[in-house]
Amino acid sequence: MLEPLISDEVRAALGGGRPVVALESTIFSHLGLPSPANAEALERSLGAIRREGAVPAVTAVLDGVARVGLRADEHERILGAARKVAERDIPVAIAQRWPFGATTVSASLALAAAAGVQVFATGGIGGVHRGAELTGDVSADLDAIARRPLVTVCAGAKAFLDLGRTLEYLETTGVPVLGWRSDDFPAFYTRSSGLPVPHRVESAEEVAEVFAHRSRPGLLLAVPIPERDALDRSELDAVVGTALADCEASGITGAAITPFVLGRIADATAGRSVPANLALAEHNASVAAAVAVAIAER
Ligand code: PSU
Ligand code: MN
Repeated sequence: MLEPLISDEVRAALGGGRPVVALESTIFSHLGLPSPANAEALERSLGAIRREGAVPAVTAVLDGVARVGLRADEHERILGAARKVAERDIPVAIAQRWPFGATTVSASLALAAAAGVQVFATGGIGGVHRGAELTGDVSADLDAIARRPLVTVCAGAKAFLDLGRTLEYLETTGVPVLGWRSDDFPAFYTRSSGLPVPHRVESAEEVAEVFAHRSRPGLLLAVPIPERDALDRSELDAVVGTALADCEASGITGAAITPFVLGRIADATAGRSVPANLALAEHNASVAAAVAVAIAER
């Protein structure tokens, strides 16, 4: 069974009932962000969690070992060449001793849950893809968010998904979806998808209280990107439309779609999507840490 290696610092924090925030490693690898922005994203996310008084726990598979929490000198390894590891890939990455398996949301939640971490921060979750009624492409992230006993903090789902269907899936699987000081489900680079969230919350204490009273494992906290970092929605809609059409025309499918579309968005926004991504990752990490502190204090 899955028994991740937990770092000494994370183990001590969990043992002492102190707040811990898990992080995925895909966004910090070259699959998620170009260098050197990925290093900056990692540093700012780690810093934000520590500033709020929590301990960061980066998840990854390194040299065939599933990990929760890395030593400071190991962090640079997750900036390098990676193979994407969703939850179902973890046992393969272990058995085949992959040098670096970068965890997605589903893999991070599986590892964090095995370690006993209760809060997880990411940028954008995977979800129901556009055209899923034909392709069946629904990210394993959604199942993991529903099934793992953690608060997942995100800035919405990836910009090019079918957000309406993603919210429907979360409703069906009984996941409370909370908007952080917002009535709208955010759309990653933009503060609103135009779709409402079922519930709005104003504080970390409120999130902790909802978490304490839930009847099913998962909870999703949707945090809009800070106002000053947000991109223009109509510009993004246009880029995403052409990028997805190009994917279809050139046979890019499945896990390869995300890196391709993110590259296109970066080109089309003259690189402005990258600082936006950094800002939302740091902000989510900070909100997640505040929630972890509130849960630990209850
Ligand atoms: N959102 C982004 N960039 C990413 C991801 C999400 O803006 O790279 C990653 C996350 O790690 C997420 C994964 O868990 O993509 C989902 O991939 P898929 O759709 O193949 O399940
Ligand atoms: Mn998929």
